[in-house]
Amino acid sequence: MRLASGHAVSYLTGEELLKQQEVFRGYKDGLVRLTPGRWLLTPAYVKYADELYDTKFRSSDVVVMTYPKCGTTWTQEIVWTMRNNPDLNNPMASLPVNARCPFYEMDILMDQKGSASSLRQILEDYLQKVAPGEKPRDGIALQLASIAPDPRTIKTHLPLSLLTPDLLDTAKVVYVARNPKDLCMSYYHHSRLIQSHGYSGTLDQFTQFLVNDELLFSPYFEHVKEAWLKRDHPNMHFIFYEDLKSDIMAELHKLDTFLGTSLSEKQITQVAKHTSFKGMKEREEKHFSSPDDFNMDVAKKDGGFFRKGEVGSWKNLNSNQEAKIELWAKRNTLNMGLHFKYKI
Ligand code: PPS
Repeated sequence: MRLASGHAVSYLTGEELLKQQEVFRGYKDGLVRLTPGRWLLTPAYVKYADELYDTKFRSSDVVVMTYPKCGTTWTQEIVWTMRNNPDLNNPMASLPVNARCPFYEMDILMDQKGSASSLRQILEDYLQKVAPGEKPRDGIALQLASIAPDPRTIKTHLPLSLLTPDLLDTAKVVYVARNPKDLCMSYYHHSRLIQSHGYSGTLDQFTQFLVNDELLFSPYFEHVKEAWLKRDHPNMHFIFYEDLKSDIMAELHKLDTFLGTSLSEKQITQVAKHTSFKGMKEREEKHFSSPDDFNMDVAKKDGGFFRKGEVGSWKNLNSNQEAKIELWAKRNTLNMGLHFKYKI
């Protein structure tokens, strides 16, 4: 089968699928791989792929693009607040960040066996509230994105090659990358926490899945590379999680220029405080802890969605796991001028 993006789809079968389903209990529907790119996605992606690829963006859109666990939610809140709430007086700010910033391809995660039906219900209820005439049909997240008012801040984990080729000619993209060792720790936690992943394997196995490019939305370095190659495009702003952590004020100033928000020093300081880990955890954690889709035992023991928010969690990797990731990163970033920070 060929998609509008030109990719061919193959469904994982046999040993390859078994290996996944043994430890990712949530992947009851299986997984698909796209060629070229080797993108690993859910079978539901196939249903939405052409719409996700063909949809045009608006000139006022800002797309926050990341591989999972690289600082998406933080950056969504930063961009939304800079554009919509720099004086911290917008009543919309009390809505969950994911309601204010549509998750573009969320349907590909929601439309699968084992995904929390309560989440779908919440989104359907929300759609009814914001667009009373609208009849919920398949593609609820796509519908929410399409009726969201300007200016939209949109979240996506899809790489550039799976979105409309004129994206950067039309809208702005903020791409966030994170060092692969911390990414591993964060994605491992997330995969155990969220029932629709239902990860029950070890950290050792997880590390192997990561470096084999066998996690959802992989391959990581291909994802990063596509954006990195466009880093000089005037509508691309490439940032690192570690830089946000080490000097948020400097990063907010750069974002202010990129977004054209012209904020005052006072407003930038307010945004920094409002989007701090502590601030976001206090405000947002309740929206990221549905007992329907979260493993509450993991949440109690190891933390919820807002787990640590730090650089250096990777110190919990053993030397073998660390070496494996280092080698993988080295192989994939040769001669690219792309350097990750592991300490700040
Ligand atoms: S997701 O599920 O892919 O959208 O996750 P994502 O938001 O990309 O990444 C989650 C990690 O980001 C941390 N986080 C933050 N760090 C610093 N400051 C703020 N405000 C913030 N908000 C979220 C979150 O804790 C996850 O990282 P870990 O290392 O697991 O704590």
